Amino acid sequence: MDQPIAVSNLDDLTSWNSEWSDLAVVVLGLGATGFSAADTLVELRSNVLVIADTAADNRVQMTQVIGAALTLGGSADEQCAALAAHSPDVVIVSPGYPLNHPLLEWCRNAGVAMWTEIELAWRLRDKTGKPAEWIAITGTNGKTTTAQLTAHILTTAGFRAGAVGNIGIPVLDAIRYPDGFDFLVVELSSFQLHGMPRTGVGAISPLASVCLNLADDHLDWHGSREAYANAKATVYANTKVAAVYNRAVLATQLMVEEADVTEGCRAIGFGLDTPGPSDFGIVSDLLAERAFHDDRHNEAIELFTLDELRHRNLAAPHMLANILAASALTRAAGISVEALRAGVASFEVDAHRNQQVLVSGGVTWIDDSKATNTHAASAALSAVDPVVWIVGGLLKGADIAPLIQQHATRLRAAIVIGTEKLAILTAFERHAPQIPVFEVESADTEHVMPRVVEIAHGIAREGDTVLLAPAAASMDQFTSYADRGERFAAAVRERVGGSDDDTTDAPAATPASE
Ligand code: UMA
Repeated sequence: MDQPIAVSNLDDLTSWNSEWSDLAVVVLGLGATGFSAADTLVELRSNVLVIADTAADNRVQMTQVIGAALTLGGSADEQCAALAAHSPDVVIVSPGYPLNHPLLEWCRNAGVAMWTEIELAWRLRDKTGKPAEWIAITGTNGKTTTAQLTAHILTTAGFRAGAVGNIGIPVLDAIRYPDGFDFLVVELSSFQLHGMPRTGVGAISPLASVCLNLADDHLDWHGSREAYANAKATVYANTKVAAVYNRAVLATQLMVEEADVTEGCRAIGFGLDTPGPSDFGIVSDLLAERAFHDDRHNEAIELFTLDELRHRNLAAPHMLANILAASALTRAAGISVEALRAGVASFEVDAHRNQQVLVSGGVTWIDDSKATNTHAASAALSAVDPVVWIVGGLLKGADIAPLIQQHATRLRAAIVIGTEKLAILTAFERHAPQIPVFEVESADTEHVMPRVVEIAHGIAREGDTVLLAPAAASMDQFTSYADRGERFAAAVRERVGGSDDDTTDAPAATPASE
């Protein structure tokens, strides 16, 4: 095999105009990330091989159209042989690959550099001239909403800005957008952050960054809580203007204290309590800042009233935290208070995030399918009482018992979905045996949500909320959390929608725990 390009030469690859055509690259994965990486590198005339276990037909066809080589399927040994035969100088790894994957082991043993798509995008960020400033957002929950809100505030203020990254749009697609951007608001998952260097030419240097919160998630992928937190902390490395942390989550403050930021970067706190200087927070009924205005040592500036946010259904505690974080990030980017207010005033929260489907017969039906971990589900449960809770799916190594203990008193009943029911049913038996628990069989995706809604309709009483906040990923039964939420909302509209009558038409269901 040819010798891989020396690291010093890879260090020269810091611009779209660098010499990429000598490079042999293997791209692992052919999803959103893999296709974007292959497409970019083919455009740069690198010699590209894509390896993936499976891929959507359209991506396979497109890969053939752009002219990248493709190894699809095959055993790990066969894929390793294909990887070795390509003699890669660098391997671009899609975020979904587990760390102990044989192809990653092969790269480690062979001393071949592995980059994320984010690192590649950072190196290529000058394609359209002046590179956009990056605003980096991570956290266990709220990152998509905060990224969307941040980008929305910046666009409302007249800048070219986009929310990209883990949100679903590869950063490489954004840096190739012909009109260019002033700001890229980059949502980063722990998978992406894990593979990103903190130093060197491939390390990103955002204008502002935040880890919104930290709770157990993806522990099966990272191996431990510490490894997960360590990955998240990478978001702060080399930040230039503001490293934003959550005052209620000490771990995020410690990440900022320990981060190697650019000289002059400030630590900015946000929280639902009174803000100190360099903070965003809440004073009486006002969201306020004491961070970016001249007289911050003496006074806070009013940003929004709680009342106005309440009227727009934006006053749940986790949403207030997201608004304060987005305010800190955009004020760090130089946005005026007036422009910030205008941005928040016209912002709409995305689907499946605590979204009210309908109210009928005094029962409120809420789709929070985006609650894919216990932390997010806890936030949703905290806001409703009494509640019929729809829970279950892929737990990703999380322990559901503390969540059940914490919210047992507000539960009218629980409806358990998904293929990993045992842990949930056992936790109910142990910690909340008084709660009626209904089990929905998993065999057929089509029938899961209609049956869930049928059961919920039968047990919810006037004043109750029926809440889909599964505390688990969806892929065991659905194609995505969006698919899960859409099927739920459709079943609610089908069965409950329009009728203001009582629940007598719903057949009685027998709790699994009886
Ligand atoms: N593949 C293999 N073997 C493996 C793993 C993956 O062959 O062991 C291949 C698959 O066959 C497929 C491709 O890799 O061809 C899929 O790659 P991927 O799983 O990395 O997914 P992408 O389509 O590239 O999407 C990724 C993110 N997905 C994951 O991190 C799992 C998307 O986040 C992100 O929007 C996209 O890049 C663009 O940046 C999704 C997600 O679920 C929304 N993120 C997790 C979360 O938010 O909790 C982290």
